[in-house]
Amino acid sequence: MSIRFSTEEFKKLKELLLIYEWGYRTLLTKLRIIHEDFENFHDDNPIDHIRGRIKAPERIAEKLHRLGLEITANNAKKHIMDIAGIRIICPFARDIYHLVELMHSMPDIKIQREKNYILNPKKSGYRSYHLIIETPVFYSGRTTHVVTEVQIRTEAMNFWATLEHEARYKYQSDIPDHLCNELVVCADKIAELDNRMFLIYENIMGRSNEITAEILDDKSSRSVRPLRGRDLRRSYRFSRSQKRLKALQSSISDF
Ligand code: 0O2
Repeated sequence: MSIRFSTEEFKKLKELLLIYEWGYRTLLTKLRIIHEDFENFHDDNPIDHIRGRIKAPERIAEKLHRLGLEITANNAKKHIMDIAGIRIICPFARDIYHLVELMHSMPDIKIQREKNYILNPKKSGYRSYHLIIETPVFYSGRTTHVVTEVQIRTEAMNFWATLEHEARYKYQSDIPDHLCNELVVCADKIAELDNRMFLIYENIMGRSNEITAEILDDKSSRSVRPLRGRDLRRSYRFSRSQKRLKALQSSISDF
């Protein structure tokens, strides 16, 4: 099987990619608004940065080949969920759950599927939170729902995933055992580090004085669990920011 799209399929793919581009740009804008809101009107920002990309045709062809599928635009649409991809990098693991909660309450978009590879890391050691999101796009007088994969992870998880991705690429997914083992060890250490750094941060912010006890306790390496409801609201302080937001809202209505 040739790992390329035929000329005819490539033409179809290019049209498909344009529609994915519209959908993913719409979602990216919505997420960037959330980021800017936190940046300007809240004390804590759960987003460090956001990146997005449309998968290159060669990578789509490779993935279809890997899945043992014929290299057609239709198969790409049907079987590849990350043609459009957005990656959100958060300071701490707990921010990831805050964002997931926010995304669940976003109007217009639909969360089709989600996978928590933080609570359930992959065998490789990979940690990240994946959401498959449908975003409506209106064109030619009709609405189409474009699928985008959103990956949310911490800076430390991203550091690991980038290196492991490089190893995967170099060894064509057949990473030597000793490197695989070392990557798994590092992934666990990174999870522990994320957790410890979060405890230090909470301590600096005066929200916790459990640091000595927790940090010295080996159990501090446990995975950070999702925050829900009251705990979530308590972990983000909005008082000062709400005042700023109200001031902005009244200046907008004056305008
Ligand atoms: P690229 O170059 O990053 O685009 P599924 O198996 O489909 O039910 P999953 O895991 O969401 O669920 O899908 P998939 O296709 O296995 O992985 C989607 C993307 O997640 C990958 O895209 C990677 O970006 C990332 N990913 C998943 N598993 C791993 C892993 O073990 N290590 C690293 N570094 N990244 C991972 P691509 O197409 O592989 O690559």
